[in-house]
Order: sequence, then C-alpha cells, then structure tokens
Amino acid sequence: MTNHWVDIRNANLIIVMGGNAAEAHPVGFRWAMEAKIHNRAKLIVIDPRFTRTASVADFYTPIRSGTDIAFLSGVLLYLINHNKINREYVEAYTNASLIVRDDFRFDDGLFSGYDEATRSYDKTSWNYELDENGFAKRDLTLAHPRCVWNLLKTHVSRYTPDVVENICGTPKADFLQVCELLGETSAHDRTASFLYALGWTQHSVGAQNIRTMAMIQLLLGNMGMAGGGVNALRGHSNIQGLTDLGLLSQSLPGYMTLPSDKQADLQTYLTANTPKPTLPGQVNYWSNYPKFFVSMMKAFYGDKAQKENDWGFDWLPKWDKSYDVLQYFDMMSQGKVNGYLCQGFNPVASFPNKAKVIASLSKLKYFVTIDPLNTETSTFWQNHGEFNDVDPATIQTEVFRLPSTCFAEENGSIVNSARWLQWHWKGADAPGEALNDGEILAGIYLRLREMYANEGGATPEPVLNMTWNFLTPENPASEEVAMESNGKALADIVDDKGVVLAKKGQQLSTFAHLRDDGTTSSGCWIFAGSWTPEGNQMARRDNTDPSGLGNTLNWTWAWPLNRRILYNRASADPQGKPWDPKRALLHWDGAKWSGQDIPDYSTAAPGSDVGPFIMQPEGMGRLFALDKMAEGPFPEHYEPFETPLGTNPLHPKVISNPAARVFKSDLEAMGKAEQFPYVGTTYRLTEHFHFWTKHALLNAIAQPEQFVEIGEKLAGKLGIVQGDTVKVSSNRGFIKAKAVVTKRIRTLNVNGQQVDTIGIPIHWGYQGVAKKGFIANTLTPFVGDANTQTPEFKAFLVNVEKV
Ligand SMILES: Nc1nc2c(c(=O)[nH]1)N[C@H]1C(S)=C(S)[C@@H](COP(=O)(O)OP(=O)(O)OC[C@H]3O[C@@H](n4cnc5c(=O)[nH]c(N)nc54)[C@H](O)[C@@H]3O)O[C@H]1N2
Ligand SMILES: Nc1nc2c(c(=O)[nH]1)N[C@H]1C(S)=C(S)[C@@H](COP(=O)(O)OP(=O)(O)OC[C@H]3O[C@@H](n4cnc5c(=O)[nH]c(N)nc54)[C@H](O)[C@@H]3O)O[C@H]1N2
Ligand SMILES: [Mo]
Repeated sequence: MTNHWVDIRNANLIIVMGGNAAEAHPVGFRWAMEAKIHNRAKLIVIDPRFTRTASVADFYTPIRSGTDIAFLSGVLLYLINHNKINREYVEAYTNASLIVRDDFRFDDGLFSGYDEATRSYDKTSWNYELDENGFAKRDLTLAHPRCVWNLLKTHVSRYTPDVVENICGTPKADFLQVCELLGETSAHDRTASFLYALGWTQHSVGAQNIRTMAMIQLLLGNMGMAGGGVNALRGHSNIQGLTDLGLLSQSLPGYMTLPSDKQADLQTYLTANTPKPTLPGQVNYWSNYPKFFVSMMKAFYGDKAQKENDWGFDWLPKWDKSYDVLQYFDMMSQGKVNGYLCQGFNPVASFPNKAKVIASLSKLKYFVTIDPLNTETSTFWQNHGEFNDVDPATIQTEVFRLPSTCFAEENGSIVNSARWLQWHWKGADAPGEALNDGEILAGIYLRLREMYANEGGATPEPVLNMTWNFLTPENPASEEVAMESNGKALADIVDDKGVVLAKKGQQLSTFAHLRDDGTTSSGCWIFAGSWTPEGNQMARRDNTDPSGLGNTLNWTWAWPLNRRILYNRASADPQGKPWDPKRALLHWDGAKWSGQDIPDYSTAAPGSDVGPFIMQPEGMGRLFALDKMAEGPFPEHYEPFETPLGTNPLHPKVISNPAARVFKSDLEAMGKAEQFPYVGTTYRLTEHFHFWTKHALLNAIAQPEQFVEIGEKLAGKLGIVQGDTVKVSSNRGFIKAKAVVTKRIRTLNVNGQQVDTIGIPIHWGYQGVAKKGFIANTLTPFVGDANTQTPEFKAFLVNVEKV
C-alpha cells in the first residue's frame, strides 16, 4: 500500500474491484465500513460475482473476469473527455508533459520492438526523447503530439463506453455511473481508494490491471493524499515482508536486484542499477543504490567483504532467467531439478495444473517439506483414489518432512499491507518435535558449512564467508536477525561538517546514514530505523492520533523511516498549499517540511521543480511506464489465455498477452470454448484459510463440503438443481462438487454471445479432518503474468455436467 489500512476511512469513495475484502480481509474491511458511516463515503463493488462485499455496497455491477483493463481504460477516457482530472497535479506531478522517442509505436495490439520468437520486447523505443544533457524533453503546454499526454489520449480513445460494455459485459449505464462517481473525486477535497487483491493480480495481465488503476489515481490527483493511493490488500499476514526481504528469484532485500550473469563485475552491476536523474534537480533516491548494496554485503559477509574483493560481489548467485515458481516447476517437469526444499508452501494444492505439479515432484531425487501440517504436497506420492490417482510404486522421490512451528509459536515482526513492521510475541510452545524455521535453516546451513569446510566444493565461498554472529548459532534469535536487518555503524559515521551521526557499533537510526565504503552494514536498507539505539521501534504501542487522520506515528513502525503515506509531498500543490486543508499531511515552515507524517524530503522549498515521486529519476508519477513493464508502457486489453470469445475484439491477431509467462507445451494445451464453454474462476471463503483450516474441526463444520456456484440461468439450461453433484472439467482434469445454484452470478452479454461464469472456492483437499474434496487447481492453467509470473487462477475455461 502507498497508504495504510486506517487511512481507508479518509476516502470519499471506495471501489472494491479485483478483490472481496469483506470475505478475505474482514478485519481490515472495517475501515471501509467506517468511511461509509463516518465520512458518508460511497462503496462500489465491481466483480464477476455478487459477493459478501457487494452485499454492503451502495452500488454493484458485474464484469467478465479478466477484462478490467478495458473497463479502467474506459474510465481514463471518460475522465479525460469530461475534464474530470486535477489538471494542475497532472501537469506538475506526472510525466504527461514529457516527450517520447519518435520510434515508439503501438499498432494492432503490439508495441514497437516485439520479437515473436522469444515472446518478448526490445524496449529501447519505450523511452523519453533526451536532450544533449541526458534530460527528457518536455512541453509544458501539452501540445506536442508525442508528449505522454497526447499518446495516452490516443491510446485510450478506443475504449468507449460501447467497447467497454462489449468486452466486459458490464451494462453501459452502470459503467457510466462508476465513471461519474469517480470523476467527482478529481475535486481537491475528495479522494477515492481502490481496494484490490487477487481479482486483479491472478491474471496474465495482472500487473497492468493495477497500473491502469494507478494511472486513474494520478489523473484524479489522489496519489500522496490521505484517503487515496494504491492499496494492495495483501494475503498472508507477512507476504509484504516476503517481497521487502527480496525472496523473489531476481530480487535482493529492499527491492534491489540480484545481478544477472551479464553483469560480470560490481561496477557494471552498480551502473545498471544507479539511475541518473532524467529531469534536473530531482531527488532520484535510487542514486543511493551503492550505499544500500555495499551495506547489505557487509551484513551478509562482514569482514570478509572488502573493497578489494568488490564486497564479495562474485559470491552472489547471478541469474540467466527468472526462476519463478512456474519456471521452476516446468524445469522439474523436464527432469532438470534434483532436489527441492519446500518451506511453508503446499504447491500440490495451491499451484496451477495439479497433474503437472505431481508429475514434476515425482521426477525429483529428493524432496524436503518444512511445515507444521501434513499437506497434500508432503504426501504427493500417496494414492487417494480419485482425489489423487497416482501409483506410489512408480515414484522414486525420497521425501523428508521437517515439522516446523507456526508464527504464533515464536517472537518476530510481521510486515502488514500498510508496510508496518509489527512486533509480536510468542503465544505458546510448539507441540512435538517442531522446531522454528530459523532453527531448521540454521541447522541446514551449519551442516553445509561444515561439509564445505571439510570437503571443499565447486564454490565454497558464499557459504564459508557468510557472517553468522548469533549468540546461539544453531538457533538465531528473532531479535538478533531484526537488528542485523536494520544495520549498524562499523566505524564512527560523520557528516560533511564532521558531526558524529552514529558511533561505531551503534544501531543506525536511518538509511540516510548508510555509506558505500564499508563503514555501515544493513541487511535490508528499507528497514533501517526499525531497531535504533532507542530500541525496537516495531514494539511501540502508542496509538495517539493528533492529526485525526489515523497516522498514529508512535504505533509500531512503517518503512521507509516510519512514513505512513508515500509520496506525501503530492498532498500539497506546487506552491506548498495542501490541496485539501482537512487532509493536510505536511507544511513548509520556511526552512523544511514537517507535519502529520514523515515527509518524503525535507528541504526542497515549495515552488522548486523537485518532483514528489522521489524514487523515479524524473521525480514524476508515470502515465507512461517507460521500460518498467514487460508488455508495454501503456496498458492494453488482452484476453485471458483461455478466452470464451476465441478472439480479441480489439485486435484479433493479438489475442492474449504477447509477453506472458507461458511455456510451449502449456500454450498448446490450452482449452477451447467449443469444448469448455464457461469461464471458471477460483476464490476464497471467510470460513477457511487456504488449505490449513481443513485440519481444524470448527472450520470444517462451518464450511463442511466442497461446492461450486452456478448462475440460475445456466443451471436451468443444464437441468442442474441446488445440491446436485456436478463434474467441472477443464483441459487439465476434473473435480466433482455440490452445486450451489445462485442469483449472485449473472449471465453476461459479451461480443454478441452469452458468457456464464462458474465460481470455484479453493479450500478443499484430502488431508485434514474436513470432508475430503478435490483440489480446485486440478483445473487451472499453467500460465502467468508477464511481470510477476502470478498464475492465471481467475479466468480459464471449464465445462459443467450433472453426474
Ligand atoms: N478467510 C480467508 N481470508 C484470506 C485468505 C483465505 O484463504 N481465507 N487468503 C488470504 C490471501 S493469501 C490472499 S492473497 C487474499 C486474497 O483476497 P481476495 O483477492 O479478495 O480474494 P479472492 O477470493 O481470491 O478473490 C477476490 C474476488 O475477485 C473476483 N474476481 C475474479 N476475477 C476478477 C476480475 O477479472 N475482475 C474483478 N474485478 N474481479 C475478479 C472474484 O470473484 C472474487 O470475489 O485473501 C487473504 N485472506
Ligand atoms: N486456484 C487458485 N489457487 C491459488 C489461489 C487462488 O486464488 N486460486 N491463491 C494463491 C495465493 S494468493 C496464495 S497466497 C497461495 C497460498 O498457497 P500456499 O502458501 O501453498 O498455501 P498455505 O496453505 O497458505 O500455506 C502453505 C503452508 O504453510 C504452512 N505454515 C504455516 N505457518 C508456517 C510457519 O511458520 N512455518 C512454515 N514452515 N510453514 C508454515 C501451512 O501449514 C501450510 O501447509 O495459493 C495460491 N493458489
Ligand atoms: Mo495470497
């Protein structure tokens, strides 16, 4: 989130689209309800199904799954055509006025630079036209035909209300009603907040769904404002912490990038990742990249990391391609992987195309699972009749099960959607032989280190040189790990006037004190400030709220630097006056910014050209994304890989995302509408948490049996009544479940045909105390988003029959 949970109550309009917060985030959803009650906010829900969130909304309208880019691009067109934008904000704070290279093109569904053989783009032309100093050219009058503003207008001009209705199946009048309500928040004293989660991310166009919404927020002037922003409602309680700490295959902690194998030395790597400003005088915060990186290497390798050995650069793994989970399982399916350590992950249940997952695991030599529960994955080799019809005699994989604790059985911090690092305390001892995850990993690490020390090996350095300064090496305390993430001074740190900022050995209080000369260490630069000389900031529990905006700066700690609303400089106009006095976050006192939040920057005076989007080299919010997205600098509607239309009404030659993560064998195995005429979509229920709670009797009683939801009209046509057992099949397999016949899923009119949706809750399986059920992911396709590789769980093709 750019904003935070409590801040949702400051919105005048809340749009839940691509999520079902009342069901999946019932505690956080109270802030949406508070906005309704105390702020007279309107709540809109746009979802293929009439959900529990829709049941408390002021307005609901349906949409065909996988078509939100068309809807949101239609909103962009409406806002532009009806002048429902914050014009001053758009001109000063977005890249609308910057001029794009003259070889940039968009034609018939493809942007310039596409290579069909590799299904990827050469993005050279997706850039600004630069002047002789390397700065982007700009036309403040917005008249230049190639300024971002005019390219955007041309790009979205195709998404008229009729086109939106034709692609999305949303009635035109409903669509216009949403546009009108959103347009009202272009006023300086009104904001809108979008609450989204998987209904947007789990598509082959997931990241672009979110980008399109972010562009709307920029046009409305809602970024940086209390009650505005881009707010992902994250899933697992610490999934924000996962990306913060760089647990994706091409990431390092603090959103740094793991070097690629083309970056053979430190200097090449740092140059590639340290941007120069593309407009004069910008903060361009990533220019500090070398400080973050060297400090991280000092945390990793301690005294072993020295300037002479490039701080241990050669010890980091280098990627040749993304090793996302789709890639990894595809490699496994080809027999290219020997062993797999699976920690807190149940891919047989949670990953697409169960048959492919089981076949892949069956090709491993060994498999290790670290989990408190007995999962479908740890027993993938067992025959469970029609739920898992495998022959154990043919599977040679050796399986090791390491029982772990659960989060409530240890101290630690959890990063929530709001970027708050909240400390929590152990609630109970773990049963049986369970060890906590840190202890298990330390045990594996220490044994590996011993083996490398005794026997050598191909590249022993990364393991042998790692620092491991914990009081109990075989069981590092959460407190020690947290302090290491924050970082400390390795020598006295002084400013340019010689004033001591941090004494040698002291915890750092801010990442502004990080150095690139080896005198500071910090395991995750964005966490610097979470554990200072004053102690554990994450354990603070003072909820006083002097601003009344809910920022509670003394409650726990938010990265970066305890800032609660990102890009908060944009909450005031270029002259420094808050757009809305009721939402004033900052003020200029003549020398610096201060106020109800931690300012993005302290000393750039009002009226200066320093942009509020401090992480971008041009300091501006991007309506044109340059080369940051895989499939284009503007969002474009592409159909799901399994589309009920069999075409893309906008450009029949380019049907689905041309840069999506998909492998040839899976592409060829996509189902067709002739055989599988209905749209399948999967989702969760309040009463269960994924596949864990079927181990708990009370949850199993609350939702006792696997079911699928079928709209009344389709059920009537197929002769299915409530309680019938039905078989739902896709090109990858079938499940059987009870039919729930409902008014909540409507038949939609799309591109001259009728489209029906089948709703499939995900929570069942065959381990635990609940009544056994089929794995929903038997049905789903092995294809993912082009940027995040998140699987397309929300739109695929199925057939339904009564059995
Ligand atoms: N009780 C409970 N709470 C949970 C979880 C749980 O298992 N149980 N899981 C947690 C996790 S890890 C996550 S990630 C979150 C997920 O939170 P959510 O994303 O809110 O949950 P889902 O139920 O997967 O999907 C949300 C909605 O998206 C809609 N949808 C599907 N496709 C589209 C589309 O193309 N466009 C639009 N506009 N809507 C679409 C679906 O109909 C569904 O109502 O929930 C978290 N909270
Ligand atoms: N079709 C379909 N598939 C989906 C989704 C969907 O909407 N539709 N949603 C996707 C999403 S958003 C998510 S997040 C995934 C979730 O997929 P998974 O992460 O695979 O599923 P979970 O069941 O949440 O958790 C995995 C395991 O973690 C274990 N665990 C809990 N606490 C700890 C701990 O402290 N340490 C260790 N080592 N293990 C622990 C649990 O016992 C559980 O078995 O599913 C995805 N799959
Ligand atoms: Mo999730």
